[in-house]
Amino acid sequence: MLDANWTGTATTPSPGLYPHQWSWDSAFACLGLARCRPERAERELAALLEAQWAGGMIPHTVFNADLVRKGYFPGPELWLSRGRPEAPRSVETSAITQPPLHAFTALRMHAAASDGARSRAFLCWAYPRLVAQHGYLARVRDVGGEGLAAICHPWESGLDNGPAWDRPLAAVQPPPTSYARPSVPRSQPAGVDHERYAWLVTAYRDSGYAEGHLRDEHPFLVEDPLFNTVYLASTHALAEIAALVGADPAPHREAAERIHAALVRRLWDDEQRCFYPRDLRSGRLIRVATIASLVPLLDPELPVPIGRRLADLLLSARFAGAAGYPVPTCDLQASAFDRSAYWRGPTWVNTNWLLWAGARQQGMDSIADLLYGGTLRLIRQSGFREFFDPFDGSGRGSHDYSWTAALLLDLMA
Ligand code: 2M8
Repeated sequence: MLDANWTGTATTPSPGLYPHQWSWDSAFACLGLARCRPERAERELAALLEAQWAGGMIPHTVFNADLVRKGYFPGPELWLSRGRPEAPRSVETSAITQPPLHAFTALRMHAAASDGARSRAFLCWAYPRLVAQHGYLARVRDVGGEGLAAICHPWESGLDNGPAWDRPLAAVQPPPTSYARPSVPRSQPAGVDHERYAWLVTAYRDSGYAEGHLRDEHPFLVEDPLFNTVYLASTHALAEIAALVGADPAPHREAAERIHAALVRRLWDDEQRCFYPRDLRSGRLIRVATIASLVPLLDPELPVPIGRRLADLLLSARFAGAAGYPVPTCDLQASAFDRSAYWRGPTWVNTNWLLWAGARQQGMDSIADLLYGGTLRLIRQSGFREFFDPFDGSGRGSHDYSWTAALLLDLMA
């Protein structure tokens, strides 16, 4: 199936619904391809890094020129990257990013490589590009000033219509005639949310994708625990890659220390015993527990008492404890929970994988086993679906979904 989804440069997330290359989907695909198709994994990561913008930003979508007329929204006509001086010349891309899992993935690809010399040469090529990606996040996205990277669009979180974005998105008020609603039939959020998504892009685009616009005017700016934990894990990986390619790991170790400290200081709510996103426009935490609240398990320096509280929350009736097929992407007891609505409740394999890797990181073996067994059971029962009903495990969304298959390969390696 992964071979069938290969375009020659990337693994499409799903051939019909998502025909282009996506940033974090490619990272997950590479984790699965690392052992069985190592050269292809390098080609895939390279294709993404070749689409990097001059300032270091890795776009969340790289469009396949042969397929742009197939009607995927948001396509290149929304972003208008072509001809922009900071955008790549060879391909059209989006102008926002996604969770920066790439350095973490590159290190794991190297660890799995049987051809050490080739793999090291790839790391030498990728390293300055990954450094530039992290430099962009530190320079442009640390609007809060304490080390975390802010996202400027729900699409950057990877959890598009997650309930944590409801409140900051409601504060975004597009002018009445700002955008004609696309008529693409999808299982994803439609209507008013889509208008706000599109308006956020056009407002940023009309500023010339200006860094100052993001800092001073852009209406959606949030520090998210999932995005920042992935950023932290990749910063640790960057230090290890630096040592492997003969560069200085010290600046990356310092950066990791700063991200870790800010993650705990700014996003951990000790009273509610939960990580929450911080809305930089209101200055407040967004107190909806979602799967992103649990991803900081991946922080190797997580204080032990916080790790225990996250484990309690994960196993409680709010998440794994009351779902036959864990882990639901939203607190089962939250009013926003919806068992079939995309990122508002269903179980996804990539978030299960992040929690599995986090549980292993914390030495929580029984939780890692639970996540491993539960994920295999889902796929055995319902196949390589995009997402799953957390109560009966039935498949939802598209079929032949790449990261579901790729992460199964990694889990079973
Ligand atoms: C979904 O996001 C795209 C926009 O980027 C969409 O809704 O069309 C999300 O599930 C995202 O996490 C994922 O990377 C992308 C492709 O699988 O689809």
